[in-house]
Amino acid sequence: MTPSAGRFITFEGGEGVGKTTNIQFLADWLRQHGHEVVTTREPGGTEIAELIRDQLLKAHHDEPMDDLAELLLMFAARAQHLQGLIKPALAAGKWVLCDRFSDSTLAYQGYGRGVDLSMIEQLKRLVQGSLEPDLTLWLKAPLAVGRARASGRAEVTDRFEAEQDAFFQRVEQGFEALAREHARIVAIDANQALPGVQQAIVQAIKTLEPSL
Ligand code: Z5A
Repeated sequence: MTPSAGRFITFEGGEGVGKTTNIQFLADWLRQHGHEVVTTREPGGTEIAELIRDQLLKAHHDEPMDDLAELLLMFAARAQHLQGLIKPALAAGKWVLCDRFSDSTLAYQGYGRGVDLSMIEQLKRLVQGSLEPDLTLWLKAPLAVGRARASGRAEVTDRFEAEQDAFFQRVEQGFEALAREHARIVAIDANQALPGVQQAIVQAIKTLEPSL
């Protein structure tokens, strides 16, 4: 039997806005509607990509991480993730729900760090070719709201979380610019109680896939 077409859905947004929570919600919802679903994250998602993630997020190295090295590590992890997990799952007709993807690279390394955007676009083409998400759900909430939600968890602060507010404001401006540029990016108001967020997510999925 030929599998139905897989769908590639990415979740983007700042720290603590609810990406992990809502990926789990959407995965359950899609499974209830008869789809096979794979949930994954970036950087990471495969054994090698997760090893790269550890180095990228590690709070302290004895030398500062160079911005270009950080960028190339993001794309090295992505290349591994695409070949090892995302492309095979899509080819098998599964829905892939991914916590962050290349829009994060443009927002964090491009707008946040100030790396040249056209260079990031070139690397993106090299690693992804023409593959783009079918839909990107950009969960949007004020910085302070995401921070407060994230601080409720008992995890150690990682290298990105240690950045100043000005960095995260530039990242948010990056997501704003990307959303203006790409129709696949749908802004979801994440500054409301979860049922409202999840209703908006289901609405966006039904617009993408009217048969659902
Ligand atoms: N990064 C990069 O620089 N370049 C790249 O190309 C890529 C990534 C791919 C990875 O972090 C870091 O890598 C990231 C960017 C960088 N750094 N930052 N910042 P990550 O994605 O693994 O972690 P994160 O972005 O910091 O996300 P998070 O902290 O895991 O948060 P989240 O997944 O968005 O939120 P959550 O865990 O689902 O929710 C947080 C809490 O809020 C939790 O207790 C929920 O129950 C609660 N919650 C969620 N929604 C609600 C609502 N609506 N109301 C009330 N409470 C809520």
